[in-house]
Amino acid sequence: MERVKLQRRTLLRGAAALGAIGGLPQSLRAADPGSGIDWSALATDVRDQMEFAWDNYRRLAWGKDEIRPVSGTFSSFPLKDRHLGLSLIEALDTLWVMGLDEAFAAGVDWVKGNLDFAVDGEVSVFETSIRLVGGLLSAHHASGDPALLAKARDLADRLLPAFDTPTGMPRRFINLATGETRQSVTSPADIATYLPEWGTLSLLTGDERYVEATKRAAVAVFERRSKLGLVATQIDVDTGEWHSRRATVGSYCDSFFEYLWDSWQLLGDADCKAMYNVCTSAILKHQQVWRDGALWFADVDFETGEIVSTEQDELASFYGGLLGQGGAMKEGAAYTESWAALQARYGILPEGYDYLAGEATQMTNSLRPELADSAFTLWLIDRDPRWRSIGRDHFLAMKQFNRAPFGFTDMADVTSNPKRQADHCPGYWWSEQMKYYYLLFSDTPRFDYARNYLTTEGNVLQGFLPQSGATS
Ligand code: DMJ
Repeated sequence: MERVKLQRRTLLRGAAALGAIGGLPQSLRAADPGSGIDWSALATDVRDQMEFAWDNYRRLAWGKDEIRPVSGTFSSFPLKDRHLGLSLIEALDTLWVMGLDEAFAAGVDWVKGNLDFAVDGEVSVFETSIRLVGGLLSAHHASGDPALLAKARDLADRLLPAFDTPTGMPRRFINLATGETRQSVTSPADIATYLPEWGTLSLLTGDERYVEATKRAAVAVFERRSKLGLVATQIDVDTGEWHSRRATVGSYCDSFFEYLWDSWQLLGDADCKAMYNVCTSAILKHQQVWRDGALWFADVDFETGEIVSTEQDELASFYGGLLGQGGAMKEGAAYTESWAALQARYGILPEGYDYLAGEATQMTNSLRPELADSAFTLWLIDRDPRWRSIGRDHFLAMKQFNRAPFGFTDMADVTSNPKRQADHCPGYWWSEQMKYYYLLFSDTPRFDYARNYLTTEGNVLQGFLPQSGATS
């Protein structure tokens, strides 16, 4: 593995060179951080875009899961052909923090009057928990409304039987009405992205089953790490046997690492902090690659450390923020700059990029928030205006390329000229990047910038200041 020391200035020069190749026009690239950008005006623009999307969702897809912003139709997720108001629930705490109080109230009314989880249909336990349990809990945090907590608890109760396996690691799918589970081969992210939400549920209800089941699952993954301290992407929760040898910081493992740190940050769980430290040391030792002045994380064999892929998931761009939170600020900043340079090159990050070939490997983008997530997280740590600028570039590119007649859409090809839109707005868009942008630019009095916690889905479980009145 090649490891080269990198100065911050070198990184910035590299980013500028990549930016010159294509992607964002000069007018959309962040100005010099000190150049007098009106951040408050940018925050107002973010809120305007949110209102535009919300009004269209309300008119064309009210209570449906996800709007198709090009055609004005809709699609369902996480159930097939049945809707649970996914986007509405994911939007709630973002609406609240933006001061869109009437929209928030309308959403809460819909939840109280219409949301029923007693549906004979199968869902992903992981996706349902991070999006819906988390969304309801953050809306409860914003409003204090006990009905929202009751809904979150009802849903968690329906997901809980998935953890009833020989290892304590959950099966991947469950039927919300019957509790029937399916698919024992699943990933660390599917198994162990629960503790902050479910620990919160235990704290709020006094019922320890939530924290116990989800901590046991996280520990079960950790205990099966290799001698190098790495975990792989697929494991059988019935037997505890690995079904893959590939260690990655991207898809399938990403939020496993994130929730080890988060469980320490939110719940003060020292075991989780210790597990995070072991995993992170192993990743930094065996997966860290410096190439042409940029930091990447290779996929490696989890037992030998041999590089098996140089392709990077866009999803992994969250990892710079996590590294910074865990104390590895130098690496976290460098990794975020690597992705920011790609953003400057392509305008929008492609879903896959091979750092060795220097080429995009998947041309789509699923309207992803991860780079904005890292920018916001790093800015919370050191307030370096550079992170705000990366968030600004992300937002302006979204406005330029992803805006559609009825909202914001994912992309079919970010490398074509012009870029080609698809026709789908994922639920996380409402919960993640719109909130990251707004918090990054607004300095709103509704949010405690010193003490807060956002989940992997951007749901705020700590840090809302409900008494503080109007937003900026
Ligand atoms: C979100 O649903 C969550 O952040 C998850 O952990 C992985 N990434 C998606 C959005 O890309």
